[in-house]
Amino acid sequence: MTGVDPEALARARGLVEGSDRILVLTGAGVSAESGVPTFRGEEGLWKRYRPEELANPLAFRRDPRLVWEWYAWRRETVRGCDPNPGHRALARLALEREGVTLVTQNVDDLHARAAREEAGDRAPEPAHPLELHGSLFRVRCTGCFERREHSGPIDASAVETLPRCSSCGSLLRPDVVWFGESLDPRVIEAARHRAETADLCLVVGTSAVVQPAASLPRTTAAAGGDVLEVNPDETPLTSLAAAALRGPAGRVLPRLLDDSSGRA
Ligand code: BJW
Ligand code: ZN
Repeated sequence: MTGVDPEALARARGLVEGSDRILVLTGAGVSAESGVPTFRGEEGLWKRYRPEELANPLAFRRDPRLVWEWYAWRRETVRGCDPNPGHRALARLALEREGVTLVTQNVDDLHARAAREEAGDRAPEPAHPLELHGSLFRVRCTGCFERREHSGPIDASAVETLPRCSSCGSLLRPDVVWFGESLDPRVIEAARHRAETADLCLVVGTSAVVQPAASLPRTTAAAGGDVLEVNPDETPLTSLAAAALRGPAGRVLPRLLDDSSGRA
């Protein structure tokens, strides 16, 4: 049992079935049941810190070792986690229906891992989600800005042991978007375009307080589409939503999507 209101569930299924173009926007809550802590709230990753204190460029300039230590710990945490039934239900939706775009604020790789697991040997390869805030498993150079995949161990015991660029020798940093930094314009423009043209924006597990991600569902609503929220708690988007399913994503999404994702 999810405790989801049956009327809301029926309404929500109708929205999914009746939509040709669906934008799915996810946040930390979709990975909570995998064991990845969220940012805000009771069990939040940043309960002892304010998000702005570590996830900002000034913090990295002041103390790159501390910031890297935090990211190294988060990488290890995510490596020990697996996609949950919520990630997998979304992956099946994207594989089985055209017109579904997955946009995530998460920097873990659980959506991509779920997509690979659900796709198996099926061709073509599943589309990579649009990652608004970057990835824990990429780095970028603070000198020459070169980006690359990086999932090996990080030694954050001293500033001298932090990873450095093989081209110019400058410090590498996590390829994530910190407060006050701009999102990759190609990624946010692609997401905005999908938001404008979507019939439905399915918003899962985000407190919807961080901009510009939090505006995407508003863009869909302003263009005449519907918003559907999956979250145990209310958010600033709730008043905009045509339906809100109150419960954990890992339980709610399979019930919502597995009966209505069969349309070719
Ligand atoms: C469950 C669940 C379960 C639990 N199932 N659900 C306009 C107005 C005001 C301010 C701004 C503005 N435009 C820009 C800003 C400034 C700033 C901002 O938004 N500040 C606000 C906080 C006020 N934005 C920026 O700086 C952005 N840059 C930008 O816009 O550049 C141009 C610009 C700069 C300066 C001024 C103006 C323009 C960049 C934002 C980057 C955010 N980066 C982070 C860190 C990424 C790297 C990392 O991970 O370390 O991204 S912050 C953090 O928050 C992370 C997340 O992706 C993001 C969102 O958090 P999310 O996913 O919503 O998680 P939570 O924890 O908040 O919520 C979890 C939810 O799940 C809750 O609702 C639970 O109920 C729910 N839940 N269990 C389903 N089982
Ligand atoms: Zn470099």
